[in-house]
Amino acid sequence: MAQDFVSELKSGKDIITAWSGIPNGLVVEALLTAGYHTVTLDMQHGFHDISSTLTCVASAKMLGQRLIVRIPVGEWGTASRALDMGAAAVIAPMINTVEDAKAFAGAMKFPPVGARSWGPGRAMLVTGQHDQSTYLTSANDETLAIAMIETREALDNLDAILAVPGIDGVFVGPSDLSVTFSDGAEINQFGENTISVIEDIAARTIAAGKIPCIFAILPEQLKLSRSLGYRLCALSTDGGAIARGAAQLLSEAQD
Ligand code: 3PY
Ligand code: MG
Repeated sequence: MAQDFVSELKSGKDIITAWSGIPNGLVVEALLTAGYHTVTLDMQHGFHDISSTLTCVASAKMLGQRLIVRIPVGEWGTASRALDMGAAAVIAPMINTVEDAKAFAGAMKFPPVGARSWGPGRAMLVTGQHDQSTYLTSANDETLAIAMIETREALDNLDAILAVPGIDGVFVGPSDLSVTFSDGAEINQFGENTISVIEDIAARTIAAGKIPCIFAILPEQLKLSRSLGYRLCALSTDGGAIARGAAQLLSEAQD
């Protein structure tokens, strides 16, 4: 497959993904053109669906890049479909137990690692593969299954989740982490209740030889995350980036 963010991540490069909730390929084109390495299409809280995922994957392909999809909670079938549509990685929210991690990895990886069902015609077009056998033997390594760690239960099970074959990395959701760690008392993404947890997750993930990933709303949070070892970092949502850019333009025009 072409050199893309998955191979770059595996070769040690830090990657920044945009986070898209606006279900339109033009947004993906603008974000990739702005310099993001990739874009995550959010089907959990954003408004992406099967149809927008199909067109966004094509938009990214036009610019020589592949995308990530975040599926809704527990939708393992959608994880396989995202790969079939040509996504390079899938992020699964609320992976709290080893059973969750096994079900997710099962949907993402072909045997013997998992039980992904065969049907990657579109994925082969997107990745420029023409040989089915090559796709079968390379896809497990060239796509990423990333499990979100967002609760106390997930943290308790972290080492066991990291040990599940087929789980390539874990992704910290700092919003849910702050809500669950405060028992619903606060939403404070990199606050004092969660920062040591965020540090601990990075250290344990690196020790397990897997990829630490996290969501940052602000550039300062991304820099802090990188200093802790996070390698795939989301930065802002598409709506947030548009609002921030627009506010900046307006303020410069009125200086
Ligand atoms: C969280 O912070 O909880 C997330 O899911 C990131 O989008
Ligand atoms: Mg979350």
